[in-house]
Amino acid sequence: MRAKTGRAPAPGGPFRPEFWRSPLRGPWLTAVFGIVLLFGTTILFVTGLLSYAAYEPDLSPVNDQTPGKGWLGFYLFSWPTSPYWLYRVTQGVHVTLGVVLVPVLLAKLWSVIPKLFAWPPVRSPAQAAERLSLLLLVGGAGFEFATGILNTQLKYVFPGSFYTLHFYGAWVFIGAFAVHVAFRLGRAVRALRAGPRQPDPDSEEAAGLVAPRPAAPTISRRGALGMVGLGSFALFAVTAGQSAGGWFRRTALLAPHGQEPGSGPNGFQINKTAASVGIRPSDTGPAWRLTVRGAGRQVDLTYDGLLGLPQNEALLPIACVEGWSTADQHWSGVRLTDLAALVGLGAHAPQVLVESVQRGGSFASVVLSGSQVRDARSLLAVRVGGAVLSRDHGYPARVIVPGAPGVHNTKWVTRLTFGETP
Ligand SMILES: Nc1nc2c(c(=O)[nH]1)N[C@H]1C(S)=C(S)[C@@H](COP(=O)(O)O)O[C@H]1N2
Ligand SMILES: [Mo]
Repeated sequence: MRAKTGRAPAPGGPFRPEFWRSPLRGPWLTAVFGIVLLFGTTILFVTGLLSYAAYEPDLSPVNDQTPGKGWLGFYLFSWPTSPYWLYRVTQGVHVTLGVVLVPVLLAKLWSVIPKLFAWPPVRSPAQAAERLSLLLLVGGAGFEFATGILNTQLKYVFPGSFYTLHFYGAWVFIGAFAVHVAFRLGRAVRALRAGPRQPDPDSEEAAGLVAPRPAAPTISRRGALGMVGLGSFALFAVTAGQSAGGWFRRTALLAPHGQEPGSGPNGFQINKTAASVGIRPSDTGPAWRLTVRGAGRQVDLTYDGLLGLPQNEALLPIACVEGWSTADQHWSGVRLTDLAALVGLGAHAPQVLVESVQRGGSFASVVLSGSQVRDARSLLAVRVGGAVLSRDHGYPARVIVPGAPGVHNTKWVTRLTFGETP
């Protein structure tokens, strides 16, 4: 008699185990998706932390979009300039893997839906704590995937900075994820060992996943896995090309910057056009000057003055946080160390504050580290592929640094201040 236990009777519909009919749900299927997500999430987390380090948030408030991060930046290190394709690979993996895991995440959630409706909702304090951690886990995963994918699709709909949201969201998510793995890894490994045969719905392993009254199967469990795998592969095939650049870019059907970036030496992806960030022709016309400051000195150069300095070359890609990158481009321009030498800071050039003519916006300026400045491939570029920079690629002069995120390659540069920024 229910009345004796003092408990309300279970509501109907999805709260009854019999409501869930799919014969596919079971510990083995859930464990397969779970293990894939365990490896995938680990790689996403590590590459995400690397991406954050690449922004060099500790170098200057100019670079930092998360001023309240506190000890969450405990692991930060100086981002290297070699190999020069470093950020291209770490961020390409981060974005491509994030997209590819979407079908696996959805399948995993589908496989455990009956548990969401478990009744009674709270059986013990420990179970209540676990359900709360699942809320953070599922909510965190949804939030990280949604913000990440919206950002790669250039849909900046967030109430605040993408970096801040995605960064704090990642820590919340990974905390809940670690708790979940600690609770469930043993069970998942046992389920994998036991193989795809369904356990008895009443057994402990069935754990509310196996339908007590399954409908007739319309697809095998392996077939369902195959479908999810095919979905992931299809997403991979239409995403990865945007990080490969060159010819492969044509396969990047989901890339927001298009498959055909135009022709000629300046025919590669443009993040923001000059017009879209309010660069006026007069900003970059004959009145344009490059101001180099440092060690209490200042030198102003005209465009011809800049061209008169020794020109050097570097073969470097642009690799954006959004996951796309260009093939290596032939840049030429003046070494940052040669510009530091103009104010007497040659061989041991310190960090530099780079400012563009752009008014406002978080991409208008950046601080580069001393080791980035001192790399011989770090240029204030004036040409690409033998041609003068186009307006949209940063004419009259832009920074190009090996291994750095695209956002550190400031376009339309007008001022370089070497040394600690006040
Ligand atoms: N001044 C300025 N520089 C900028 C940007 C910007 O918006 N303003 N965008 C940055 C970003 S996010 C990237 S990925 C690269 C892209 O360079 P590209 O448009 O020449 O490919 O430029 C960087 N330099
Ligand atoms: Mo970017």
